[in-house]
Amino acid sequence: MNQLKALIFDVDGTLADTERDGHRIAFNKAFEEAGVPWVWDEELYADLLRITGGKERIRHYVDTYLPDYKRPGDFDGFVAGLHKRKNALYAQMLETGGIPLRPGVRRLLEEARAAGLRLAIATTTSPENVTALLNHSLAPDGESWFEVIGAGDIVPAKKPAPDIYLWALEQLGLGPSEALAFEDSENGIRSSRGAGLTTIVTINDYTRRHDFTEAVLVVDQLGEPGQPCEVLRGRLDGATMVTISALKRIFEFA
Ligand code: XBP
Ligand code: MG
Repeated sequence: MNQLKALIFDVDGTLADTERDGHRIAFNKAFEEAGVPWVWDEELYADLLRITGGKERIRHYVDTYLPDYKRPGDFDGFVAGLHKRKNALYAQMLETGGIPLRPGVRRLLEEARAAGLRLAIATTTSPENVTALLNHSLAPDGESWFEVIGAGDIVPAKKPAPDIYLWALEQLGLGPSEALAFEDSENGIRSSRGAGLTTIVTINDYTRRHDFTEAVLVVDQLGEPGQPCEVLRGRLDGATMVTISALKRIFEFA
């Protein structure tokens, strides 16, 4: 029987609600500073989230929504500049404690460490954004809780391609039958399942209608004492929180 050795976490939307109240706001500020009249409201952003990666998302926006936009000569450089500034503004928001972790995230990470499970990250966002979130919203040494951090452009193909999860597994020296993935979106689960990983999903407002039929467990959040999670797919056998013992049970039967 396979033994659970590691947990691999997505970041945006899974560890924290960083999209609507973080990246989106920072994108808008960067646009304003650059003098472009682009405003991504919550509804538009839901659509734009189908494209993973901030630079890719800006390019998709221009291609799809602004057919008459006159691109500057160095359009790639312009997009890269906007994205860099967006990330600086996003980091500032994290530094001021602007974005808390989702319910149950800290609890589960602490439990995992106490149980000797290895921790990793597999995300589309940049390594700097991951470090800022972990060190400001988790703990001052939050980054060091994770043995492997797979982020951003480290692989050529972003989610929904499986590359970032395959990269994280390779770094851990594990096969897909030795780890669990945590995701919040359809692009995310396509990536984790593409790498062969059994996947737990915590939905959020942007992703509740996504297709999660490939998930072994779908919950609204991981649960805290006094804040039970709601099971939307799969079984927690009466448990009110996603705990390490519940995960081990799910893993055994997956
Ligand atoms: C989510 C993404 C990212 C963020 C923005 O990644 O698609 O692009 O929206 O981050 P995940 P960047 O859920 O895999 O963490 O601008 O740095 O790409
Ligand atoms: Mg995500």
